[in-house]
Amino acid sequence: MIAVLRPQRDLPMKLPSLLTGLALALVGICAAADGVKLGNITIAHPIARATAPGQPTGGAFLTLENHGADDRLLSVSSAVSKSVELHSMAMQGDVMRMREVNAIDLPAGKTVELKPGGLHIMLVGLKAPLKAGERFAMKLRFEKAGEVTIDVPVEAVGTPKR
Ligand SMILES: [Cu+2]
Repeated sequence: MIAVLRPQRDLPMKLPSLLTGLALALVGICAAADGVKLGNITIAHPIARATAPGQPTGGAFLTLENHGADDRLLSVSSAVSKSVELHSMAMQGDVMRMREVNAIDLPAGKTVELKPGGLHIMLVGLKAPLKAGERFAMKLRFEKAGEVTIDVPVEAVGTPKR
């Protein structure tokens, strides 16, 4: 969730705008806890892994709940990398292999988890290392639900799940 701060025009409006700011902050907290809603799709727990200097790619993960009819995640974009790909991961013999997929199916009423070792978002051609504690914007485009920009926190590799 990205909060847009508008410049103050009226000085006497200070207290109400302070309250508005507080309310927006609370909305932000709720959005972080319950996920971002876009039509029938809820986007929860976005996270990206911190990367080492020079590492060309980074992984991003999130949970997609579909409360409506079948939909698909068509593409993702972000300013942090030259391109963003949707990947699947599967064992081929003894080797774990990633493969680019055209879209991620979101069946009606189902939750699809993008996670390490499974479906994931690959940030290809990182412009700078992703540092733990930082956040960046990522835009998701769905076939039916449309587009939404979400805020993705970066966590150190090996950070235990909460
Ligand atoms: Cu990948």
